[in-house]
Amino acid sequence: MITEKQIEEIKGFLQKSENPLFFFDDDADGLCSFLLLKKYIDRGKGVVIKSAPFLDASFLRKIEEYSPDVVFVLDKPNISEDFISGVHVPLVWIDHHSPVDVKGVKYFNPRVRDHNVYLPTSYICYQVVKQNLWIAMCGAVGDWLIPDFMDEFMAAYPGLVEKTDNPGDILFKQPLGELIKMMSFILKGKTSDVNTCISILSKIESPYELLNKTTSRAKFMYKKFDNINKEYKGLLDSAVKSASDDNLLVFYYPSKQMSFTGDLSNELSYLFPDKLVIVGRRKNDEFRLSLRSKKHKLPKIIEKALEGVEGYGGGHEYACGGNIKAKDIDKFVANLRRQLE
Ligand SMILES: [Mn+2]
Repeated sequence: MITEKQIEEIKGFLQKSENPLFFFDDDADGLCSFLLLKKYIDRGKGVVIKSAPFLDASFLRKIEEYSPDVVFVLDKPNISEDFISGVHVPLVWIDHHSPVDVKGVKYFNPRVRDHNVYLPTSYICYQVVKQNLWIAMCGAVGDWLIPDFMDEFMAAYPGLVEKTDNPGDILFKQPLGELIKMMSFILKGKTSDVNTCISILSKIESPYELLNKTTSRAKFMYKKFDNINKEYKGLLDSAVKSASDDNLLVFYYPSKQMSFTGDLSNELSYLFPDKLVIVGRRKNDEFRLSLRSKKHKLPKIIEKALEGVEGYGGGHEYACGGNIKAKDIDKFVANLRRQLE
């Protein structure tokens, strides 16, 4: 947990800031964390960190561009040392991945005190701002948590979710799931569209405005989302069709398409809970992989499957990523399969 004192400390940085800059991860949790903080003070700039696990020195040009008086980093597992040493204003980092020991930042991570606690970054940000519950709900469920404010959300926003203890039910079957998907998918578009959508979202007051498309700005966002979602659905359909009675579901797609690797593996794993799901996007001579299993602890079997294979992989118990050279991909999959028998 984050302590009351830490919450006050984060709040202090927000309130004192005149021109804050927010870097955030390119998924629903990252975006919702930013929206919660930005709406609370109604100022500041947001920069989405796309497809980079690290916030590195290349992002210092954003600091030059905006000259912020405080920098917030939200939902990123790592920040490079040269980024930290290049920032000369307070650097506030709020995250919930594996804690790191790092100097020169104000670090807030509930897992420092309790390594096993699971509280997405948007949950922590909601503890600070205590407003815009619907955004906190989107971020938490987007990161696969049914938060303890679920009942409060259901009472305040009827018709969007039904009671369940499986976040997948909300994500893939209930109305709020569409909104969460939208928050993640709009970040995949062209940079100019991404920025327009983020600025629309920071003005929208209610989830119903978006879901019911009651305004032209909501219609604009929906159109952007629909285009990206069509591409996603095409891939999901092919992946579902490729499923057999094999206890492995392997699906590859080319890099000329947008990156949906994590989204696809999540939904496929929900649809086929008994299967180990591997989704790979081929880029030149390698595959970027996302692996999911509800039955097998992945890091151990991945480590074993990497023997004699050029590549790397790892992550959480039931959700991992990897990068494997194309020449070895069949061997890697065969090595995984052998361990399931
Ligand atoms: Mn997160």
